[in-house]
Amino acid sequence: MQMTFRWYGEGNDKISLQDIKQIPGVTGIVWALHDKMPGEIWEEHEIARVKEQCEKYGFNIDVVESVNVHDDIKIGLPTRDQYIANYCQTIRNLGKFGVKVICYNFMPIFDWTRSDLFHPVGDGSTALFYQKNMIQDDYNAMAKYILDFTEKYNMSFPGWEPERMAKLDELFKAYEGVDHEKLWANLKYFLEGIMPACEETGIKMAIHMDDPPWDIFGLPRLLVDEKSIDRFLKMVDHPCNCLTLCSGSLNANPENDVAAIVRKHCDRIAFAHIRNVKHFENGDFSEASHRDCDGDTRILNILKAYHDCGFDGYIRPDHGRHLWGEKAGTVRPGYGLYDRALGIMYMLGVWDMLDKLKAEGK
Ligand code: CS2
Ligand code: MN
Repeated sequence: MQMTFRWYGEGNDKISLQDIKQIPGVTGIVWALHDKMPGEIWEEHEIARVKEQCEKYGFNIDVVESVNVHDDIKIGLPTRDQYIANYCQTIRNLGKFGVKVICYNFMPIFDWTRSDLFHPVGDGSTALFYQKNMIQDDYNAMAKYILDFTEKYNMSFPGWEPERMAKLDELFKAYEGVDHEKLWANLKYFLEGIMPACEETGIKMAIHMDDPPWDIFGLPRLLVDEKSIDRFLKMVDHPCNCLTLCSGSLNANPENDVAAIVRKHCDRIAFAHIRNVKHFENGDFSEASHRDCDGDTRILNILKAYHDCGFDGYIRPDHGRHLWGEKAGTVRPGYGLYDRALGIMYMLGVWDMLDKLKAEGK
């Protein structure tokens, strides 16, 4: 496996490449052009700039997270063909700079959704938290909470572009009639449209799991469990049609056994997100440290499954807690330096031991 770290870019992330360089084992930066709106073409000179910044520190830019998909594609409007053509052009441009994997998602309107960005964990740290009864029908209240935060701290979140969020009611209207089957069909249409560009460049498209893995605010969500993953891979059965298997997103539903999915589909997992989640009886969940016993996601079983399968794709710690003075205004929610660095050391500790045992024939 190849260890990576998500970085939001020069001037957009308080964490520097120099900081990341000091975390053992990281070989690649997971990046994006965060000022691009969905549907815009990523230009070569913009990609070249990031490559140069990362290579100065010896990092590759093999993984992009995310090239966001325009709503018209998800809704299935006639304008989608132009947006798909733009997406293909972005794939080709990224291919010229050696990019190997694009992580994206196909969630209508919202990316990951939480009710509290800085929830006390109990030890003085905070983490992202999902209170189930707060994410039921009032999407405006939830969006207001997130957008007030991003405005107050002058920070934008991928998938929460203020331009899109300003038209929420309009967007909800546009998605009326887009049920699960329609969304599946639109996803298929999109993938079939971009597979030729993937073949040409060798880039793998790695869909991120829906977070949380159930419908919210009446919007359909597709990538939610083993069955839907099976359907997705079969629907476009192409080696470039792959997964970003996000352990924490899937395991927000405690019934999802992530290790079993790894063993079943390892050859189609291009990118592994490792995140640990702690469940509460009422359906709420909190994010947790990467240590197995701090959450319920069974991180050790998942890492063992990847190791047994000889996984040689990309991996990264997903969200971490906020530690040691990281708080609203000083840190991107879920993307502080310290807990993700600790997560890497935990994962590498497990992995190195598995390597050693294997080399010794144990
Ligand atoms: C990420 C996702 O922060 C996160 O939870 O794992 O937001 C991910 O970047 C997108 O869904 C991929 O498009
Ligand atoms: Mn993830």
